[in-house]
Amino acid sequence: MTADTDESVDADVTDLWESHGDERLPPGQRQTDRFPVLSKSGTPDQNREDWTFEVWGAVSEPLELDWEAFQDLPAVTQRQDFHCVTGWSKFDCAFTGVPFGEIAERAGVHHDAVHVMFHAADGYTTDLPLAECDREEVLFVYGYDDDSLPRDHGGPLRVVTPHKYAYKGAKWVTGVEFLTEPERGYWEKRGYSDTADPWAEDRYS
Ligand SMILES: Nc1nc2c(c(=O)[nH]1)N[C@H]1C(S)=C(S)[C@@H](COP(=O)(O)O)O[C@H]1N2
Ligand SMILES: [Mo]
Repeated sequence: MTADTDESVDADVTDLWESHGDERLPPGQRQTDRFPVLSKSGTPDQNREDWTFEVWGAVSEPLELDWEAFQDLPAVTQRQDFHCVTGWSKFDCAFTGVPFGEIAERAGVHHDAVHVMFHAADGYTTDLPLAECDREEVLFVYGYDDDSLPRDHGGPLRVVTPHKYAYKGAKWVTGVEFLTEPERGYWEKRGYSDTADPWAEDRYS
């Protein structure tokens, strides 16, 4: 069984462009069959034995999960598209992971939380409004095409945000911080768009 077969995919969200733009391929993008790797500073050393995932900030139950506890969370496999701000899009990626909402629900996000900062092992950060995270297609991913997520692509765990350019999806994610005021992440502080909508071509701010 491969994740490309319909039987093993729980949801096909490759049609989400219909509520964002006119075409599946966002303007100014070209389709690629490759899956290029883009990292600000190489692949950090992480192993599953001492891996932890933390949730903090405007929550009533801060979380600290080890690898095993994370695997016990409900997971889904989705078919998604992936849009890089540098101009390439990869269609039909089969990602397996835990929906953002499962984490938010367990942490008990406070009513005054409006924004989210994702933190990663290489020092990368990226931010989104809470409403842009609390969507079915925002996943904490550990599986890709029926295999574990390759380390270059963010394994053990990364975020995917198919409704946004891919810099909104932190590879090697180690934690999520819920905020009561917006803050900017690594690329957002360096001139990339905070909204990052591929169909509006929000590339730069
Ligand atoms: N931790 C971390 N996450 C990251 C990055 C990074 O440098 N560090 N780069 C971002 C950028 S700019 C892109 S386009 C995607 C690339 O994901 P890929 O290498 O799997 O194609 O990861 C995003 N997430
Ligand atoms: Mo990127």
